[in-house]
Amino acid sequence: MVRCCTGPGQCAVAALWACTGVAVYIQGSSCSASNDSICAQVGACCTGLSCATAFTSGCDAAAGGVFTPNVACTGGGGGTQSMTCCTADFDRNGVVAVADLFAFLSAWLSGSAGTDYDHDGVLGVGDVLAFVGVWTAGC
Ligand SMILES: [Ca+2]
Ligand SMILES: [Ca+2]
Repeated sequence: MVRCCTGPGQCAVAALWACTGVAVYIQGSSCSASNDSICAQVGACCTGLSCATAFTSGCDAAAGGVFTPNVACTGGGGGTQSMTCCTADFDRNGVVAVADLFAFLSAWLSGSAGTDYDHDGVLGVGDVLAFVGVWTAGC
């Protein structure tokens, strides 16, 4: 039996074979079903639009993985293609809509580092163009 983390803080003791899909496991024979301290350390590992529940150490940045702690893989096709990893869904409400454009612009105007969409380390017009690009492409 393993401690099977199905999301941030979500834990179930399960057989190893049963801990699959949007879940990761760690050795252990007990856990609390919600608010589990070990499973609280998992988050979403995004590689493109693919989302996997992972520990920080299990998200390979060299392979393009981007780890966000304490976030669950939700929406899309069972975690394999997840709205969690959809950078066009700026307000994280599960759909890509015009509201995301306004939310992005508002955050960009206020200097939020999370709006550096062209990843050059500074906020500029290029970030707006980059965001419009991913927003247009959708998820
Ligand atoms: Ca949205
Ligand atoms: Ca930038």
